[in-house]
Amino acid sequence: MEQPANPADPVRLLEPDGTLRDDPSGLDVTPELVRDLYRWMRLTRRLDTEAFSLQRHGELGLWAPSLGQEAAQVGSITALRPTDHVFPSYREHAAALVRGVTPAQMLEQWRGVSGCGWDPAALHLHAYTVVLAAHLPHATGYAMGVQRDGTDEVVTAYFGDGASSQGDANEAFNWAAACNAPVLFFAQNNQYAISTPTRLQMRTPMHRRARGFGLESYLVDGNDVLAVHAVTREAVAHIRSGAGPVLIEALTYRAGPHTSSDDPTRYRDQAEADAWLARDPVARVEKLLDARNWWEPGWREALDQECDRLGAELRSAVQAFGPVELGDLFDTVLSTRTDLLNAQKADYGDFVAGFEEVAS
Ligand SMILES: Cc1ncc(C[n+]2csc(CCOP(=O)(O)OP(=O)(O)O)c2C)c(N)n1
Repeated sequence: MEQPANPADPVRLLEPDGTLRDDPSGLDVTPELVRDLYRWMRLTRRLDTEAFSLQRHGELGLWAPSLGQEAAQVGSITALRPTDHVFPSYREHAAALVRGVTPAQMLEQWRGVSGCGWDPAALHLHAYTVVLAAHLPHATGYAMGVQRDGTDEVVTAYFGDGASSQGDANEAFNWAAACNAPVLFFAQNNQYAISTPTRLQMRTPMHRRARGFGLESYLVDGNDVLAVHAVTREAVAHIRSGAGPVLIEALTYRAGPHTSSDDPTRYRDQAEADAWLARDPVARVEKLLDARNWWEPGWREALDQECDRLGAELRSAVQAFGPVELGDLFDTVLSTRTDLLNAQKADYGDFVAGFEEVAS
């Protein structure tokens, strides 16, 4: 793909006003493709807003919103084969939806019922990883295994701008390049690592740093689902052909708080958030569908109903969970129980029992 002449310009196919640029990517922009990508973005948005509300109702311990990042996630995950193994961070809810994670499976971790609600091997989707960048060496190692198996699988790791500062990320980039591992590093630069803006965190943007490690790289408008899809398709074809690892930096914006525990009004201006709202990834595709008259009769209404059904499924899934027994956490820290863990579990039991005495 011909990249923009100015390396600081992201690849873009769809303007914020819904105008389609001349397509330099070989992407066949059909109404079916646009509707499919739009459908996944709408479902992701519904999952996200519903789960956030459930957290506010006290049903979930925490939620990390994907609001505003739907195009970066949907455009990329749909460019992979369902059998390409994916290592997400913790807000790639679109990737989970596309891979077939059910509403109940999705909420298990955020409710505290389990460490991961789905079977990573069956869905080719690894567990969410909260320890920043810890999964990038895992993805690189997994890709080296793929290489030795001799298959043409492509491994993808999602991470954020903040995670790129971790040692683990830099080790993974270097090792992947040195070993020509079949791995795609997909960076969502959502402008913030909690309250730290990207500009305070790095001098050289991620897509340029990637080149120093020997990775191919792209900078893409992460709020343009068509551009993300086109760039990811090209990167994946490159990796699958054995030509080596790639890093994609998708410029996007975390429209909501970092998590349900965060208040972004304490560290960023409303004017900035408003400017990004004008580049909303879902509205942009709606404008294209409107301009081309690419809606099928009744299709949009059916999608609204599908979103409502997803919302209802999430609400009933959360009601069906049993009580959370926090003491069980001590059983899953290590594969074998140690005296120290047993003692800590016993202390925790005494601590909880102390509250029961006070209540009685
Ligand atoms: C090793 C490690 N250090 C610190 C944290 C605390 N922490 C959680 S999320 C986060 C910011 C991550 O920002 P970024 O990588 O840009 O991803 P985003 O949350 O914006 O998607 C931090 C510092 C952590 N989870 N892991």
